[in-house]
Amino acid sequence: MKYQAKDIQVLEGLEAVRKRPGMYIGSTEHPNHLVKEILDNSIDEAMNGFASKIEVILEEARITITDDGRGIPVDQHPKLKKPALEVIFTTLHAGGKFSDTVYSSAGGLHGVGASVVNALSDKLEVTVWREGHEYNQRFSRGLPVAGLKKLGKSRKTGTSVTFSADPEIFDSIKFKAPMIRELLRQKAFLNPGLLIIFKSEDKEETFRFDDGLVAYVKELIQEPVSGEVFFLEKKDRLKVSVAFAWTESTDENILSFANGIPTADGGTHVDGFKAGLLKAVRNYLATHDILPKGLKLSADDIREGLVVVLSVMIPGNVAQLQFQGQTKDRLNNQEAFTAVDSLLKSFEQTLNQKPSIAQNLVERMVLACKARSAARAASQSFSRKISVSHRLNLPGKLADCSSSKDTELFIVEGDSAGGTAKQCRDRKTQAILPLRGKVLNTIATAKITDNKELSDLASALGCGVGKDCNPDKLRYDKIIILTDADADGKHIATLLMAFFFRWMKPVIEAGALYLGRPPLFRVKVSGKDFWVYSEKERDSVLKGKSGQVTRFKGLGEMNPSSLWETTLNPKTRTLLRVRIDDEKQVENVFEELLGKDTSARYALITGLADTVEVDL
Ligand code: 0RA
Repeated sequence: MKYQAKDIQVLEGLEAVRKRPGMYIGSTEHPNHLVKEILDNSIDEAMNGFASKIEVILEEARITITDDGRGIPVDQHPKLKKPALEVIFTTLHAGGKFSDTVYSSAGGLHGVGASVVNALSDKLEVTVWREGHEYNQRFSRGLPVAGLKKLGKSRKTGTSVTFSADPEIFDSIKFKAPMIRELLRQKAFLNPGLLIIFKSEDKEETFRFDDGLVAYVKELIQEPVSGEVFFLEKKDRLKVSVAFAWTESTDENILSFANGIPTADGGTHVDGFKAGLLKAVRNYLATHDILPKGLKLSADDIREGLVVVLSVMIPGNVAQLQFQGQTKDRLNNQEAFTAVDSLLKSFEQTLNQKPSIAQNLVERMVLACKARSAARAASQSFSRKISVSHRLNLPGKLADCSSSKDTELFIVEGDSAGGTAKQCRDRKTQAILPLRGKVLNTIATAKITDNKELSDLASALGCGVGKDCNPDKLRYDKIIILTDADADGKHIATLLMAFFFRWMKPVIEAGALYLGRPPLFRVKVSGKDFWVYSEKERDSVLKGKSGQVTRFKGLGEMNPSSLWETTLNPKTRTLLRVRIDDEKQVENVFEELLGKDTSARYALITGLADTVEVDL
């Protein structure tokens, strides 16, 4: 396909974007979303085989994204009499003709999204290498500062976009490095072989996973059953790739993507996977007649402990993807069901070819089945406990513990850290409830009576709220708030403490509320690793010696075994017990927390943290 400037479709102007930025990029708190838009264009070049390397250089409030793709076209647009590059960056919804042979991701094909980023950037500069030359154009707030310049000769091809967000639009114009790092890592997993370089604060990291989704699954789990990660792939009209493995955990974890866009609520592709897997396993079981007499495996038994990364690519413009559900996080394209379902047929052969692994998997499923019927037969209080967690509309997905003695509930900031915690916890005594920042932000201010999520959180705890709060009824012995060690994390922890102070004060008075303490650094001195929880501790470990210090930006960065060792394992972790020191003072702090002044809020966090005592 030869691409020409006349193919660019012109729809509307950019004032609308500046007037209502939220409609185009969601939140205007920070400019991370802008990175996604530009990055997606480079990823599209890679996904379609035109680029093999993407480099992202992050300075605090400025970012550069460079790819070695074909370069954005620079020829004149016949109607608009402007270079295609300028049209792409100044016209909303400018994009190439939709084709049935290419895949496009969230930002959309051929520079859709580039104009939105430009409109919301204080400064944006594009450099293109194409057709033997280097070209450059600069913009501000959606408008060109100068025309397209043809610079010197160059043999390479590619595109580089540098921009800084407009402080008139965003609360903060700083990019969040850990979020961008995670995004780049995920993109690298989803695009096997693609080299992504991330430079931030004198640190350089490279992400490249030739094994793609298999590497992703291995990253998510500690030890697969039989050490086996399965991989299936097929490319017809749709391209389907899936890697999966069973673990000893009882949780099921399915990560799914459609054209590189995360589909948090699954959808047709995930349903197709489940249906196909079930058929393959049931056929295998029937052919070999290996189940103990009278035992019938349910879908839940078969999938217990299953970890899956599933990616489907649907060709054509991104508009061909159908999303459903309140948050539009569920894929609805019917052809995705059929494509994934039929791919899974071949899994029966895989099992036939690997009889000893198949044997282990079947044993794993039989065990799950037996445990399930044992649980059904167990005491009333136990089954009541199970049903409570399943019936409720919790703000996050509760992974409950199996015991009812010496139990702990970890309220964990974010799905990613929550996922890691679920992998490494002691399932008998430790329950995990991941909460998203968004929910947490409303927690302190919302009225519990008209907020379903909060009242359900209260019911999950089992102790009642307000006047009815009775800590004797708590379903867990300890409630542990686990947030990142940074300012954001402290902020969220403070909001949660305020929530308990307001609605469940007796729980704090009974000494049941704790703060988990993730490490701040890992220090390597003469070959030995130390986890370190404060700057002071770091300095004392290093004293007079040289060592290598790694700072943990967030819980999500830790692998399961480190998280267990440092933060969850009761034998090695440190907890801080939350205690009300001066009732009046806390009351005031709480009042101010609800106020509008964010800087005052942050200042108070340290104040509240002082009302905490160390429990060893
Ligand atoms: C429009 C048309 C073509 C490529 C691109 C845009 C393009 C956009 C971006 C944004 C970042 N990197 C990019 N790389 C390419 C097709 C050009 C052709 O057919 O040669």
